[in-house]
Amino acid sequence: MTAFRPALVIVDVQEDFCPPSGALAVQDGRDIVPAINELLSLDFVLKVATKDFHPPDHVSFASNHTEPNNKPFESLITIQNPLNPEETQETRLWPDHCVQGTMGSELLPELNATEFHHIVEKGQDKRVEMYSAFADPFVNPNVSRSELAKLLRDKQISDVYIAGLAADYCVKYTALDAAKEGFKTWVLPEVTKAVDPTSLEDVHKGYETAGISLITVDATRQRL
Ligand code: VGL
Ligand code: ZN
Repeated sequence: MTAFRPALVIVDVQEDFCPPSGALAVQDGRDIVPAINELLSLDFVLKVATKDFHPPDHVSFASNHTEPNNKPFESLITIQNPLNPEETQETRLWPDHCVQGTMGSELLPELNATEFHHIVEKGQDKRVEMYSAFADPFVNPNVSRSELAKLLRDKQISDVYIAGLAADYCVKYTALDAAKEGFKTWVLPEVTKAVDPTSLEDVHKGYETAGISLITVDATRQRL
């Protein structure tokens, strides 16, 4: 039996994803902070925060595209793998958000950020979208990978607990990649908020297919 070595990954709890002034504010995004701080007080082997961290010319910004296919939240564009034009992905356009060096890219100040062992930045490559904190969605080959998988492996992590923003984008793709990387993966739905809450039923079905489990803060505390 392998040892239980849990890690906590808090995804993208940044000003631009939160009211009152975030460019891509998720409804009630700030409300998850008390639960995150409670999770941060538990005895995880490794505690990581991720940050969406884009250059101003990022491909996901509607402002970097021309009409008529440049509506934030609505337009879907097709992007090619810069390393393999045969591989394409359809991806959604957003308002400018989490631009490197701006206030919007900062973690919420009410997080107990001193508990984080590492901050992993993602989405720096202007050519590709990167919802997952592990890698961009291209596979043939990958274009951009973060250090997250190595951080988890170096600490011999067995289980990854994931919370943060947004439930239907970066939390979802980070969880799916954590499972693909071979970690037992847990998502805390009460410690997430979605861009589109009506999508969550499908998101949770996808978790079931991927062997990802949902868990409450209470149950997490009891297991730790
Ligand atoms: C995210 C949209 C665009 C997220 C990041 O953190 O969920 N969503 N970039
Ligand atoms: Zn982004």
